[in-house]
Amino acid sequence: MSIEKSTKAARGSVQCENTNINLLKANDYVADIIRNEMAKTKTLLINITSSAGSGKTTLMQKTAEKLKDKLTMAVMVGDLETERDAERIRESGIQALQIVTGGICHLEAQMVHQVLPEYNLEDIDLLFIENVGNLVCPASFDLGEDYRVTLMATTEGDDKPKKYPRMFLTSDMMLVSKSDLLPYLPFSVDAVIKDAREVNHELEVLQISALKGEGIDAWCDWLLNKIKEKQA
Ligand SMILES: Nc1nc2c(ncn2[C@@H]2O[C@H](COP(=O)(O)OP(=O)(O)OP(=O)(O)O)[C@@H](O)[C@H]2O)c(=O)[nH]1
Ligand SMILES: [Mg+2]
Repeated sequence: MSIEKSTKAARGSVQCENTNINLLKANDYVADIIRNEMAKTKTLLINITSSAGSGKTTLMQKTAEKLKDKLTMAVMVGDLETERDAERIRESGIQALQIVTGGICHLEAQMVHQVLPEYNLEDIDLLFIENVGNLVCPASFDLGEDYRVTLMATTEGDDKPKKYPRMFLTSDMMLVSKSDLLPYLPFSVDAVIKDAREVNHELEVLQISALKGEGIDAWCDWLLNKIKEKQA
């Protein structure tokens, strides 16, 4: 299958070979409802995707630590089983709710929309959705987000953007995560950026370590700018 350049509108039409087209149409319909709700409340919605274990929850914790006194942020987190990630994020002092998918490998707009009434969106500047950890299924489901941010951990190997192109094609930002481990791994940041930008030449990139703090100020500045734009 050829890879076409994505736009946000095209996201929903980028599909898994095995994903039912009606399911995606229904998903896109609800994603637009979510987008409209977020436009009304001026809440910035970020969909965080990555392979399992790339550092999404740790980044949510670190971001909460840095930004919770400057704005109101909350998280919705999807996993196949357990409430563990939501519990970890709540320990950072922000609202976090878990969606247990019971085996489904991605979040769908309907799942997000069902949980939205639990949040007081009028008061929330920044809402993250931490998606289920994998680089395949979540790529096909628009959740009504303003931006899709994909973590690419140094521990995964630098060959992933070309092997899982849809995720990088439909993302706005790639965070090269766990940068503190670079001295110990055969991972080329230049190579991963080159491959990712061959898939999506508009992709923004930051190098971060949620554990050691590298790049976290730049990440928070990026978020603050996007919130400012949304609330202008
Ligand atoms: N060295 C290093 N380890 C990290 C960093 N960020 C996260 N980790 C570790 O990586 C492991 C997975 O981190 P999580 O934040 O749970 O990853 P996740 O993407 O939320 O995982 P799933 O939700 O299961 O997909 C944990 O042991 C973290 O401590 C980092 O910047 N550097
Ligand atoms: Mg997690």
